[in-house]
Amino acid sequence: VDWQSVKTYEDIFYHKANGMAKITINRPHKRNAFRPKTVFELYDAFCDAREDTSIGVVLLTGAGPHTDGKYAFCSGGDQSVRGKAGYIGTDGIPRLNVLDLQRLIRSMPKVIIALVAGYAIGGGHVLHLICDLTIAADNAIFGQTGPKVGSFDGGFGASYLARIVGQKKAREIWFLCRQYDANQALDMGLVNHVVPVDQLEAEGVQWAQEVLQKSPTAIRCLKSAFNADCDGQAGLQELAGNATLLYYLTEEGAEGKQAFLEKRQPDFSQYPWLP
Ligand code: 2NE
Repeated sequence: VDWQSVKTYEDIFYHKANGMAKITINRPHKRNAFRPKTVFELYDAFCDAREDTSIGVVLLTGAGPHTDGKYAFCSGGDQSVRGKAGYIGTDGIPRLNVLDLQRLIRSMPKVIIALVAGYAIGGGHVLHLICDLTIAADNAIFGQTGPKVGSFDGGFGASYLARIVGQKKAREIWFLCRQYDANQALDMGLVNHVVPVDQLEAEGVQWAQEVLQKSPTAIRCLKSAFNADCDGQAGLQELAGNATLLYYLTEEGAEGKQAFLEKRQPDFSQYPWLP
């Protein structure tokens, strides 16, 4: 793939090619832990991918291996900048801005595929969890650490995890803070597929290209439908937004707007009240 760099950031790489965006967390010396700046940069890149009508799939991954040979997708919040009320950036303000990023990944009408090599731990595990699909390398390691390090994610990190692996397994994952290998993750439905680490990106690209052959509108409606099942009113808003989008594309919808602009009564008489 002829990846083209889109923008230069400090903590991430951002590339595009052939309908795909690739966003890479680049802090391998910290097992790709995120600080507030990392999350702001990720948010910026995801927003760009969302707005780009040529992009249908985003691959989210971690840079590596590190100089010690170990791989990481992401090891969650950077504990060295964790202050009293959140993760502290150069402005001195404590934040949990990864929650904004979670909502963006979940709600944007593109397919997000996590490519996990090495550790997906803590808030890094939640990041892969909320992606639409996950492809794991055979060296991937999954787990939550919150109750060990004085933290927890009771949002998607708990309830959505339980939707995926079931209540018993989700409670085990959080209460015991064990680590699980790629095949265990596959067995519990936490990932879609496992490949040798040197094939991870190629496999992700193949999955992305398969998705890109499909109808963008069908995919966006399906994503919002899956979300609506779990996401309450925000999920319904996404689904309903797609209904509005499709309605705007009809002559019937356009007639209402046109009549207003022409200062006349709308004429919907030719549109049937379908059964
Ligand atoms: C990921 C893991 C299991 C890897 O272990 P290992 O033995 O392969 O590596 P090591 O030596 O622990 O880590 C290598 C370097 O990366 C840093 C380490 O401190 C170490 O630095 P040096 O000693 O070489 O200078 N590093 C790794 N993870 C880091 C992190 N998250 N923050 C800062 N530095 C980190 C092992 O490293 C591990 O368990 N890491 C911590 C995982 C963790 O507890 N993450 C936070 C969970 S809470 C969270 O993410 C969160 C939330 O709960 C709610 C909202 C938002 C976020």
